[in-house]
Amino acid sequence: FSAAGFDDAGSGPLYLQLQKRLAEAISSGRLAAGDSLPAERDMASMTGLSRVTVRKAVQALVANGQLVQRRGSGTFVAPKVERLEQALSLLTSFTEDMARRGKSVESVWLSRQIATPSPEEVMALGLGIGDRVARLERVRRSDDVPLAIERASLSTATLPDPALVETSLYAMLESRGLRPVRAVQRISAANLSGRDAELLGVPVGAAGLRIERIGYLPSGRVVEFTRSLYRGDAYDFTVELTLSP
Ligand code: 16G
Repeated sequence: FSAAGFDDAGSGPLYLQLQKRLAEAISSGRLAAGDSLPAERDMASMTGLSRVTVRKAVQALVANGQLVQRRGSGTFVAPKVERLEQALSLLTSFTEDMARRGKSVESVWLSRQIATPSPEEVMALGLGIGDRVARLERVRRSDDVPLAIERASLSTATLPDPALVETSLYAMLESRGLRPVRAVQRISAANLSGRDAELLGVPVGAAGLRIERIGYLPSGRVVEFTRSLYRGDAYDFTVELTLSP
């Protein structure tokens, strides 16, 4: 960054001039994915612009997804997201999907708790009066990129203690002979709200996919009711179609 080249006359608002320069530095690779930006006050003294102007430029780049802010640690160039192709016909877990691609899996837990079920959970899981529900809420990440927010609900008969799930829900269910063998999945479009967008590192209102999965045991009992929000810029879902007989 340098003070040179910012002018009050003619070239548009100062914050836009800085925004453009930062955007160029990102697209040319001078600022690479994951690089951290200097603190606002340092950028102000390097450029000779006011902190308000610097903040406005940075906020504009956060809003369009080129920069991400992590509370307490600063502002970074957003990671490059490669689109993943995901077959819709296979009943796999997030952990398995990433392992198959040779990618890492990280989960950030938002909450793990036993709670009173919502009417929606009562219906989906076929719960009775007084039953409680185990809820697992996490951001699923791979190679340091947040890909989805997942909110799984299970009956406490299936999962008496949510802390039993450390990394893979399906691995834990499998070890107890409770892995779903069939699932019904519903996909719909969603614009990501402020909090969800922040968790996924995308601009507010960005396109997402809401995916709801209800997983069943061979007996027909529901094991899992999971609502996820996937980043629209990270996934291509594919399915093979056949002629009906
Ligand atoms: C997938 C499933 C989710 C399941 C999770 C288990 C979709 C839309 N969702 O993300 O329903 O709970 O895998 O993953 O595919 P895990 O075994 O890695 O915890």
